[in-house]
Amino acid sequence: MQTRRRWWHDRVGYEVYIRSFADSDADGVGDLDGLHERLDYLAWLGIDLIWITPCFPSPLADHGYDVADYLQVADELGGMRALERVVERAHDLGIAVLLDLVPNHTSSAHPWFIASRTSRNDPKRDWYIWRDPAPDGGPPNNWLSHFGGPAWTYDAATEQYYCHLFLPEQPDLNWANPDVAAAFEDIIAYWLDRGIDGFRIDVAHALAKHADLPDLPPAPGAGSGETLELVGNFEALHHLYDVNQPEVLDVYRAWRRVADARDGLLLGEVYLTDVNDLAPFVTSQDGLHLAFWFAPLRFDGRDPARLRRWLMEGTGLPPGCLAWITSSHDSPRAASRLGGGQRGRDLALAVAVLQFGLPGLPFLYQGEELALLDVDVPPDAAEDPIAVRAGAYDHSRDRCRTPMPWQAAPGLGFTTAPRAWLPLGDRTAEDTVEVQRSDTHSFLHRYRALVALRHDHPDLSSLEVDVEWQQAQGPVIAYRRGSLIVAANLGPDPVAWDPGQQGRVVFCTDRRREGERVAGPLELAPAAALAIHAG
Ligand code: TEU
Repeated sequence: MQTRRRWWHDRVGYEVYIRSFADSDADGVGDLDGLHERLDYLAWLGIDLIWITPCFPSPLADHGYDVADYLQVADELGGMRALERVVERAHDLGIAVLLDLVPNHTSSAHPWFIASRTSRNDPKRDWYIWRDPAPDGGPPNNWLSHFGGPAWTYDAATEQYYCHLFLPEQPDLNWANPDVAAAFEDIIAYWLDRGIDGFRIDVAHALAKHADLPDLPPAPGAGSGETLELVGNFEALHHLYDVNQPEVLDVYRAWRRVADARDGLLLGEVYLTDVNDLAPFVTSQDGLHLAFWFAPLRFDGRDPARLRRWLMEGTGLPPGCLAWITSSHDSPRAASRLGGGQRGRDLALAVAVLQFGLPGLPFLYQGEELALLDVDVPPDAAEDPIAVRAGAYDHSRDRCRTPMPWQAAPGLGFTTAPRAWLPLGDRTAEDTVEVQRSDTHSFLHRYRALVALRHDHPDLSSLEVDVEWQQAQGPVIAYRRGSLIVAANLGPDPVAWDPGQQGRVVFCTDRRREGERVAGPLELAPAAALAIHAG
């Protein structure tokens, strides 16, 4: 099945974690005017699509993923005018702007929920998921919150529990209620009509719940290491009824009509790592346009065959329906996950090279282009509810969310405030944009060259050019994409690798190799990746 070519298919995306990108007003928190000032940098990097993490008014129980008003912009981030300035400047630079839409839950401070909890008869009551206590007075079922503890909170005023797959301050909307669906269709139209180019959709697989809210059985793979590690026992349950219900696709069918009429992009955070679960969200021509593919985030640098399998699974879907990431504001930074140190950084770039050559929309997470490592955030500076509430410091997302290092200066060029909202960490001068930009051998220049490779070779973003996977040669993952051959050695030792084709190196993680003629086997250093133009 062929996907129709759309404006986003040849773009390169970048996740802006707004609170940590650039602070323009010295309050220690990144904001939209700060982003505005740095858009030229993103254009220089070759980025032509950004996803801005939630910028709506919010009590910040989950740093913006608890939205109190979907039609306004938080004052703390600069308000509506600041967003308009960002969009205008971004468009001048050829950069599309996606907002982060959070439809699974609202903030408990949203007027809908405030009304809903006032009485069982309130017109907004059924906008959320309310149930009577179990016979013993406990929660109505055994569902758990992603952030630890039960997915239910008792509301004494009306003597019922409400459901929340995240914090109690993030009550889940009842997507079986057509009024909820209608409200979101209006929200989507509102922003698209104001020049926003589309949405990243938060927990896009979770909106619909099984009507009977049955108990969840234990997960078949629990304890096998095959599931994504999360807080507490969440992954010990088999999530048959709380996420990935078929009705969720009806939601996107309706949104798709609203979005397509305005040429808007719907990109789902579909956190399902079995490709067969993911497929229905993006293959039906009337579902989401794109979904992030999270399986490769399980690669820890040790078993290249696993990464190869996940990349192949993703490319088994119709071309152009996936977005590729190696990290985000929810996961360890790629360089840390892949072992840290020089090798972790090199591997992160090598994996990015493999992903940038595949059909779909490649994304960088802010700071990835600098090969940043995670920052150790001490418990007394913790912000993430996973750390603060659940005490799960090992899983804290704070360490991948610390401020962007722009300059070797106090505040890292991120802020002039004496203190940033999260620690700056032990960033070195070599970690900063300023230093890396002036050094053509830096990671920043390699990532920029990688983005340029993608833009300069239309075969890589084409929907017609297939991926031809090469037989695995030891730890080398390689494929051909039209006129290009892309390869990476993910092992710890140098490997002799045969591209099976003559050509010229047009990109290499070791920039000194660019331009090299290839005629027969060549040696790939550990964590080296390259692209060869055949001919
Ligand atoms: O994340 C959703 C989500 O599923 C993650 O919590 C994921 O399970 C976890 O990170 C895996 O390690 C989204 C947002 O990206 C996240 O920042 C929010 O906290 C969450 O939704 C709630 O809105």
